[in-house]
Amino acid sequence: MTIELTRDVTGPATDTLSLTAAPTTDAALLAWVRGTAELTQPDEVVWCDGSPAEFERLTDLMVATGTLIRLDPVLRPNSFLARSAPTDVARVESRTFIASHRREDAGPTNNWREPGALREELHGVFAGSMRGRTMYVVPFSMGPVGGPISQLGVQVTDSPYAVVSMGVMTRMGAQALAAIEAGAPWVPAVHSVGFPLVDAIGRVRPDVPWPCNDLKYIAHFPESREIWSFGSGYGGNALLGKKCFALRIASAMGRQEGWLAEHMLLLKVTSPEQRVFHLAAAFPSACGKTNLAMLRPTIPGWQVETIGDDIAWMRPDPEGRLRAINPEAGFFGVAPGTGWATNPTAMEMLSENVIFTNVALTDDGDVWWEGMTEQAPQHLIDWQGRDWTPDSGRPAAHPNARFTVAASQCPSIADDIDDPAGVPVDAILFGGRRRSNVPLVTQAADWSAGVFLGASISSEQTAAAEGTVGELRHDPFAMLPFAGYDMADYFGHWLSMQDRLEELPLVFGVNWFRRGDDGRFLWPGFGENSRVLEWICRRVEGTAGAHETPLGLVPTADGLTLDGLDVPAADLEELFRVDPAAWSAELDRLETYFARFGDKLPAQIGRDVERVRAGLREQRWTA
Ligand code: GTP
Ligand code: SPV
Ligand code: MN
Repeated sequence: MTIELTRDVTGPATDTLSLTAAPTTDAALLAWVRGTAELTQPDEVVWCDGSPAEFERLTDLMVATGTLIRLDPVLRPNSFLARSAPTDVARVESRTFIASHRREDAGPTNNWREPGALREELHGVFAGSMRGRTMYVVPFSMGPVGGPISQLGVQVTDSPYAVVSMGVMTRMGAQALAAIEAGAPWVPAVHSVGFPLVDAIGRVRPDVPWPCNDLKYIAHFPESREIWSFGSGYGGNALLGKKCFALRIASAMGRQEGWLAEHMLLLKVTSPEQRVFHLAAAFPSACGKTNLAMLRPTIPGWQVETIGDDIAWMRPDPEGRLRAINPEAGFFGVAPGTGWATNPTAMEMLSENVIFTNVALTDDGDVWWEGMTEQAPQHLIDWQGRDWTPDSGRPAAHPNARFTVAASQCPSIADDIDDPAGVPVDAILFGGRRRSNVPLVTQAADWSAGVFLGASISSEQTAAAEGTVGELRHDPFAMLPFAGYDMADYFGHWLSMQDRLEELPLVFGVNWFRRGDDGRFLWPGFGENSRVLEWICRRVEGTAGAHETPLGLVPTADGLTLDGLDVPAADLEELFRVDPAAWSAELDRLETYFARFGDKLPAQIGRDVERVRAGLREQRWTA
């Protein structure tokens, strides 16, 4: 498809840009939008209001340009399939940068850049990057507009896919703009797919369904609170309210201001006695947050409601309790593995109004992915648009295929998602994907042991980011790719929370992914994880027993409800087994990892390693 240009492409593009149609007179916002347009040179600037009419106009446009395929309106009403470029399917950690004046403020786990030098590089790639395209201005709020924990941002982007996704994932549009005009601070976020349709001398090239650039920059300036993202249209690279703002920029804000921005789900648990508990849980990417957040308990009388599935902002309230909100308004969830057997709540949620990306297309115009049903359809169009049959020998959906859907569609959503004050956090869970070593559940003896638990997360890599799937890597607090400042300072910040809070949440470690020698999961997971949540809530309440091990407190023999659970006794034992030799090696690995933080590592973390070592030597783990 060739794009017909109606204007004189040799003239400066900004001549044709009029900001008179802007729905605001906010001078700072207008100046920033004008400056960005002058740099990126789009054909036009469109201000987004987040309305259903706008969603319809943009999805119609993307259907016309081939970016979206409309799914069958009966089987999947108002839903779409996007297929990304095969090179643009996940977060790119190697091209994710934290700019800070001092290198040590970004720390050894981030790709550091000197702000001036990075700015100059970015200026180079963004110059003219939107030629021939529309630049959309997207005002948004992370969290209920105006709430005490909420924050505002404005993303400009040349991707209509990013616009409609931001519309689902954030509170986007007029209300956020009004809050900005009222003088609240906001984070500017510039996004370009880096595929201009007109070059510097006016030559035109055709558009493609998923424009992007092999050169990518996911750049953050925590000191000036700015985001610049170039070259990718996918997920966390492009929906800048999510990882870029709500985690990388916000974690740095939180450190300055005494709060926490975390890669955590949030859920509300109600016991049979109607006591309410709120839990937050950090697991690395594609390690079970969405699934735990939407879990349907298998034990009678317990209810679980969803507040968030990916990000939590947590702040001490005036009474000294930790209060959390989900800053997002939608879910950008992993499709593969989501099925009626594993996550029926998500399956119901996905019945209409969904943007699917990189899943397979069925012959009747619906979607499919690995794990949706036990048996694959006989014929599909795979995520790259190729014919697929069960014997094709490759997955039909990309392993990091995702759905984008409004949280309001989730049948288990809790009212609390719209409470600007957030919910009091009773317990914090840390987990990873570990085939060995890490027990099903442990409780940290105190806050500092809890911080050590979070700091020592390792997890097998998933398809959520580039890299080798399955490789074990340290991912402290599930924040390795998301901490906007030095990870050792981050540990220190977490430790400091005990001085800011009157009441500390209990901290637990969990692992749903331990396997037997034959490779099968020892724990059935999903809804059965409610048994572990029950023990956690009973610990909060003070009614469940536990016994001490070097790794923390574990349930007593009768601590976990096992009625109706189909797990052999030997597997249950294995789920809690602590192998001293393997743990000694694990601690060696941890020590080597922590050593890279040098003097900045809080002394407490070192003491905690020694505490666990000593416990293992004394063999205190035997029941
Ligand atoms: P991000 O959105 O990348 O941050 O991921 P997430 O933590 O929300 O991960 P999600 O819940 O989407 O889970 C990713 C994969 O893990 C899916 O394929 C799930 O089916 C699988 N999974 C989730 N929970 C469990 C569990 O309890 N047991 C097992 N075996 N697999 C699980
Ligand atoms: C993750 O990778 O942790 C995600 C998906 O939640 S993305 O938004 O692409 O980062
Ligand atoms: Mn995530």
